[in-house]
Amino acid sequence: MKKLLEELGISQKCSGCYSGRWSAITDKSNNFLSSISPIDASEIGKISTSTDSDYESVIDAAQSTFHTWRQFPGPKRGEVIREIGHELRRLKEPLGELVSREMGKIRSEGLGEVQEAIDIADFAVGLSRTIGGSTLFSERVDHRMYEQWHPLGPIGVITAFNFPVAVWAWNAMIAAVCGDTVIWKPSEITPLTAAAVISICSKVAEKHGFPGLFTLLTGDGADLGKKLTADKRIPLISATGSCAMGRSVAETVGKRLGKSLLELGGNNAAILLQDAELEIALPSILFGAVGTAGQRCTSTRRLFIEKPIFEMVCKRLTKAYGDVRIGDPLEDSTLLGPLVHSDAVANYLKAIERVPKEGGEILFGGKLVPNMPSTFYVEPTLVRGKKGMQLMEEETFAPILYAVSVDSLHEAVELQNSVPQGLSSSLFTSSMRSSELFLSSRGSDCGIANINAGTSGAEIGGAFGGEKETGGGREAGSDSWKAYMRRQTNTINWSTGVELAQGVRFS
Ligand code: UN1
Repeated sequence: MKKLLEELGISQKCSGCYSGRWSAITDKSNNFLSSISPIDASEIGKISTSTDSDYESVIDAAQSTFHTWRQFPGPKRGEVIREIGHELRRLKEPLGELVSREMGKIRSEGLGEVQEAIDIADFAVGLSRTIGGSTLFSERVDHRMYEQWHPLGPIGVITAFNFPVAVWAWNAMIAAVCGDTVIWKPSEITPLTAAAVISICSKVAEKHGFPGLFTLLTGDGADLGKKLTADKRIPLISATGSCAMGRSVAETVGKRLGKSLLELGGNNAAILLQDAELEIALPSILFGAVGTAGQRCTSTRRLFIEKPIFEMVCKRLTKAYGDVRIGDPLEDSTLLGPLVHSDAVANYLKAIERVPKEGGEILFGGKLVPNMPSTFYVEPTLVRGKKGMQLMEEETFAPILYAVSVDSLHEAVELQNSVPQGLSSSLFTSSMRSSELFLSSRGSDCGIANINAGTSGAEIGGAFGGEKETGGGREAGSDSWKAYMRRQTNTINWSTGVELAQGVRFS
């Protein structure tokens, strides 16, 4: 562990505050966050929590670097991000391993997550030469009207434990090419990964003379999060987490009329029609439901299956669930690692307990896995669900899938859309008509809607986010960059007189 962290530029007892330089750790100072690996419940490192003066030095650094960074030409900002992408490529293996050790996802997903950060860096480099505004017709003679985009300032990014590298990178790489500086409050469950990422990225930024481009604050989620969201010096807060957390962020930021970008809970459904190719559908559903131990906001939680194939599909899924290898996430054959901590296990068990009470039936799983190095390993669970079950309205961050028999695509879409969240959705079919209906305005009400591809595992090139209680924000690709900038409409009068719009006379 020591060697791994050193390779990533941090130590086992490190500072959780970076403000252009790491805060000193003194023995009597500071409280520490302890990073516990869910693999075996051992402490893999300690990180100091940011003090009030750390907080102020981070804000100062982010503000003063903003003044120079925004003046640095966009394509040159892109060059800095390109170098960061190279560093992430070089350190992909150890960083991916740290992700697995700190939050428990399997090695290939840990590496995939770092790849997602590399991809968004590449995307941001492209943006650094392509962001532009439109020129519009003016109704006045010899007037030119156009719009341009300016950076916002230091922005706050609050991230969850489940994607401790990628989600920050989606925000930070894009915000940085836009000309903003980025203050990060990571989950207190994955602080080492955050420190490692900041150490990698800030070395590059510092080398170019922008020490406060990426800063880090760690501490108790509720207190530090509240302080950051209430801070008027931060024009935008981008937050990823539960709907409850998002509501509190939106309220606090709204009160000061700041901007928020929210990426909150999902309760994603897949619909399986009888004309689907099961060789495509079943592995996709399995990855969606069991991948990352069901701890993605895009995980598949509900499965609506057309009645004639319901029993057969449940049987095949039960068999597949039985074949999922549970164990050390760093072993190549493992598909399911541990849940992140004991609270996550408790939530899983609470949901399982409610299944029979709400009329569901457990077809596979539902128990802790005994004799593992920690008590955080749970069985992937398949439930025969019942329409109207309250459990199916809620997001339990665990590998539990509710399968429900439906009479038609129409009924399935209605059930899919009936929950408060609206992040991701999938339809498995070979019918062009069914797929077009699903993608039409009468179809899925989610931010992401896929055909013959699972609910999770989106590419960074698309805008990522969802509707309703998922928060409405869009991050990563497409034109998500607009959230990190302010729009300015400009009118230039190059005529020799004064002409008012709407034909108004005033002389
Ligand atoms: C999340 O769970 O917060 O689409 C993000 C996916 C990943 C990102 C998930 N690319 O599943």
